[in-house]
Amino acid sequence: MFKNSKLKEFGSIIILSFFLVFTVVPLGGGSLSTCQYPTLNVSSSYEYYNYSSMTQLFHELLLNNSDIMSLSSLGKTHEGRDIWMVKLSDNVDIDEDEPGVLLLGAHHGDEKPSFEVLIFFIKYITDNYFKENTDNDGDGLVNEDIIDGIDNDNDGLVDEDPSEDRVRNILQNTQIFLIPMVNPDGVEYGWRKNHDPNYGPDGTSNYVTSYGVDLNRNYGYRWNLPYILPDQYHLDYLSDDSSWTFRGEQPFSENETRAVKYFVETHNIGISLSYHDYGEWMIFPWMHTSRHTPHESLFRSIGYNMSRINNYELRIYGQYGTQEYIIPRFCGTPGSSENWLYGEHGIIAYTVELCKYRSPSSFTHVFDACWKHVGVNLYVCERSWTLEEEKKLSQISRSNSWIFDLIESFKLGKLFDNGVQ
Ligand SMILES: [Ca+2]
Ligand SMILES: [Ca+2]
Ligand SMILES: [Ca+2]
Ligand SMILES: [Ca+2]
Ligand SMILES: [Zn+2]
Repeated sequence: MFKNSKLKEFGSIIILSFFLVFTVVPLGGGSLSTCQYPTLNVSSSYEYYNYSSMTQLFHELLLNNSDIMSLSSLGKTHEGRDIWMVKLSDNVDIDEDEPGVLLLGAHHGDEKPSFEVLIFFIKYITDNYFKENTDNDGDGLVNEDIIDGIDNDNDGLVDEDPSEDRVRNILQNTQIFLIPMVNPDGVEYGWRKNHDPNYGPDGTSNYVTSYGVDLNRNYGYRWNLPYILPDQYHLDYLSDDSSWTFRGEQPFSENETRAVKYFVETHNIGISLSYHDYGEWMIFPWMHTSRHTPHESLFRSIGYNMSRINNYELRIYGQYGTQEYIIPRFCGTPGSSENWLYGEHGIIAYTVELCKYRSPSSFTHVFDACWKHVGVNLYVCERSWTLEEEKKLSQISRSNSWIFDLIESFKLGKLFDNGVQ
């Protein structure tokens, strides 16, 4: 898709538009000849990708980037859309002995920034991997201010000259797997759940009663706790097929969650981010109990470093007041992907709630989220290199029995119905 000169042009426009966005200089018109995005009109509303434009973009990017990018379908949704997996790495067709990073978007179809940041990241990587080191801001210095949320060279601009070498280094030492749209049917309908027909809460009705399962409640970790403490875990919402948090008849009842499950079981993943919106905060397991995982200190360490880059709040205290760990933690989301990724596979997994508002339409807000999370994703890739060692060193012994979860949840009583978005 891109010729070399176009590549450079695109890179400088990205940087240029970054300054424009943050200095809020009004500028009319202008668009990229080779790309739908970004437009330079900062006052314009943001044009998000959708399933078909994303699919088309991936196929276009493949034409010139097949050395570092592969595209595969992990399966089909109920309505026949592909659950796309993009892999970014050198020797991309080989499963190399390199740390694996998994980035997920759009478990919820109405949370558009959650796939947009990943599409942006894929474009950033493919735009920069083949580039010479470049003085992006034309100040005579090269790569003096990488994307880390800090003004490394003290010139009053933040992250204005990222390192092209850094991108190459990361791709040569990491396998990055992205599922930007876990729930393409939900994206198509502009709503939270997927769009499978429900036949009553237990599937026994003769007719369709409602549509969709909340995929981020469908992962099968500690699935039975809500049966034992129905009030604490809001079983009535989880099991009402017309509710927005209907978790399905059984764990992994949905094509989308089964696709993620199969992928994770057949690949070596160390760390994962699942993007949602909104709120500008991040959390990590456990999400069904206030108890700490054996890797609490590692979760905090990586989480704090990410929050330096995106300036989001790392939530380690309960949502209400200063009491640590309202139960279940952060108001409770049994069935979330992070709980299962960590609980079943030991993957250091975070939820990142992007943006101040649900699917903002302003260019400034969306671009800000996309740009910052290039930095977050790059950081997570680099951190994955030492992760296995860190996991071993930081792990403390802590019983993982569900009985303790139960006691803890019972002790603290009914949770607030205000969990992960
Ligand atoms: Ca420079
Ligand atoms: Ca540079
Ligand atoms: Ca700077
Ligand atoms: Ca910087
Ligand atoms: Zn969400």
